[in-house]
Amino acid sequence: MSIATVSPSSPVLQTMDLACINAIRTLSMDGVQAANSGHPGTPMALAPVAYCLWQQFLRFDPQDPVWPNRDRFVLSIGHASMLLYSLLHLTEVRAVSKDYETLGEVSVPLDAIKSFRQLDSRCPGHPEYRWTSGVETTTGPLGQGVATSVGMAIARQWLAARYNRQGFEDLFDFNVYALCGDGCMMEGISSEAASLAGHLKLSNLCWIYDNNHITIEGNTALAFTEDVATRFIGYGWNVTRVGDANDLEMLARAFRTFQDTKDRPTLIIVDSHIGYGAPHKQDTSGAHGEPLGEEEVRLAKRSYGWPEDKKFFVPEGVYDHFRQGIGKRGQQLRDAWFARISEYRKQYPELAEELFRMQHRQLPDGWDRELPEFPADPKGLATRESSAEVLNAAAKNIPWLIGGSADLGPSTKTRITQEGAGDFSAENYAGRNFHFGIREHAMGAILNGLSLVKVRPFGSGFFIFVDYMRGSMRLSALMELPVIYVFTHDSIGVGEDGPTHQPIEQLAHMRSMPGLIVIRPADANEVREAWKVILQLHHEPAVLVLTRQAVPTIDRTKYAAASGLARGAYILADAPAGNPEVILIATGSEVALCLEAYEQLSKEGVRARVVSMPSWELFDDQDRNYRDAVLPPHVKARVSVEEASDFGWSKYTSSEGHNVCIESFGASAPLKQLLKKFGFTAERIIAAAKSQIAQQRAQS
Ligand SMILES: Cc1ncc(C[n+]2csc(CCOP(=O)(O)OP(=O)(O)O)c2C)c(N)n1
Ligand SMILES: [Mg+2]
Repeated sequence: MSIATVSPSSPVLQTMDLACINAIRTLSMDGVQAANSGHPGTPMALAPVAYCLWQQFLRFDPQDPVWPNRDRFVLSIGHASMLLYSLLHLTEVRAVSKDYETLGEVSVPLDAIKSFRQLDSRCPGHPEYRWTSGVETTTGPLGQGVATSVGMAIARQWLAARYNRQGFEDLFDFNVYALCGDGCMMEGISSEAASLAGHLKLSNLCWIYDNNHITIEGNTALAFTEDVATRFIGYGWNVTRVGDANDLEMLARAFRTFQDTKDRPTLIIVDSHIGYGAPHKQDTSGAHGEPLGEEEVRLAKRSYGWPEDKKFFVPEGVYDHFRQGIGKRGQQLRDAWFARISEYRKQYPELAEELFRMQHRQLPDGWDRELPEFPADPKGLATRESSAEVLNAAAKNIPWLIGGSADLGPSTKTRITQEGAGDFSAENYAGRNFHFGIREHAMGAILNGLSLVKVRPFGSGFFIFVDYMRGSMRLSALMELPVIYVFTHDSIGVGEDGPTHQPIEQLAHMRSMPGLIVIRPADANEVREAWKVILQLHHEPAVLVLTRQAVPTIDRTKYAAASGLARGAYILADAPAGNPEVILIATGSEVALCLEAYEQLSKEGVRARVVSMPSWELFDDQDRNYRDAVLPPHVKARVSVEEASDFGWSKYTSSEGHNVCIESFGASAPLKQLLKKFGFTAERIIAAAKSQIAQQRAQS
């Protein structure tokens, strides 16, 4: 039946399908109108698409929205959030606690819809993971959702390859659906992600493209004339079309085509009319980002055959209809799955235990038993090299630690080398080494998708290219996902590659992001401690910043233990009686330089302290006593040393302190010449320390 053919004057309950669809539409319109802010047009247009998918196909149990084998639904057009909230409300999805326990109450009560976009409402402007149960990922920045869905689809393939066993071939067989629009299609990240998805033949992935020809500025003819279908065919996708978003039959057929397609992802292109039913706003950008207005709402309701004056109206039978559809199907599937997992636990207790721990973000017992200790060595090794050893020692005992690189694995050294680790590919979904290709932005989003399905992902690249993936990293932080980012080639230390490859402002960027833990370890043993901290994080993404060049392995019998890293900063070397007159603070490769300066200063009778400060965030988290013990407030002579912008360092050195830093872009030359040019020498640090002491004396 094409519901478009239903006459405008048809009674509300002409069909239950139509009542449900129009309830989605009108709740969305009323929510936006009450908030006087939001995007009504797309929920109005796509209500039938979402309804068809949820009611007929989605394997999702509203009573248990975190059941591991549920289908995932991603609203990549986050601005159309009211569409999702209406669905969550009408299907009576239950709230889940932070410990993954289902609570009795519904996730989105009608009151939440009435307070759409207001402070503390469960219906914020864009869907937020961890805030509204049933929201699978935070969306809003266009393109992120679809790219994240690729990570979810990959995660399912990996889980299936590892955990589906004889008699349990369907333990993990969930599908991932993402609803996207013109904006998602225009953003480069969708191209990166779709290209990889096609390459990996992710047949459990379905994107639904709302081809409404409208974006904010007007018709897509302004800036978007490419042939999306041909583009996706080129990526190796199955492409199908539904010419009318109101045609439930054709929609169902398209979803069946997706389910029957076993060798590639599917794109369903749906032609829709934004603001469907609103007489003055349909098919215009006026329906995109502002309320329809009271009168237009009334007229749209009239066109649906809806009571014009009723607000937030849910006709009788609608909730029950959803209960009988998605509700019943979802619950049966979910219950059957849990019954099977009890069987599975009997037959494969170890695998079942792995799954339990993974799903609760726990680690296996003894996961850190093989982490290496590194002997003192003045020549040392690059922290990317020591990281490779530590990562591999951890990976041995954490089977679901998986990841890879954006084509820089040989440089970032993040390959899991143990026998059988393998490469993830269309032919081997059990591989633990991923090849994201040169697609940093999509890599970030895919890591988020992997993490949302609860495997433990890492991704690596050159630190400079963090600029290409910040959008996704920001969502890792916002969603509190423990994604691990490994970045090497962390400074002018890269030498000859020159300024395009030498990070300057990237540390400041990363440190300014709420919820992200940045660690720049000084030597091999700090690298071990850094991985220890990172792997135990539950709700924070981490950035591990590593050198390309060798750094000395600090003699821990002479200086303090590397375990101090866990507190973010620690006293590595001190004045004999612990009463320094100057403090040298450094991170990463500059710590060794400070130790050199310290030795010289000590010889000259200057009382210096060296603080290794691998992580601002971890240090800021310590109590006042500890922070004051490391950086005593009365010792005002301070020098920070870091081969990067000094942005933010005055927090620790004060405006009177001295920051040895880089205030320009770098340069292309052998490292030795660069260190001299940019002043990273023990002599300069010594001079700065002395000048700081003199300045403080003059003031006191
Ligand atoms: C990365 C990013 N850039 C810009 C925006 C602002 N924005 C929100 S919606 C939108 C237009 C999206 O058009 P489309 O995807 O076609 O959605 P429709 O208007 O059809 O619902 C824009 C530019 C955004 N949310 N994310
Ligand atoms: Mg559009």
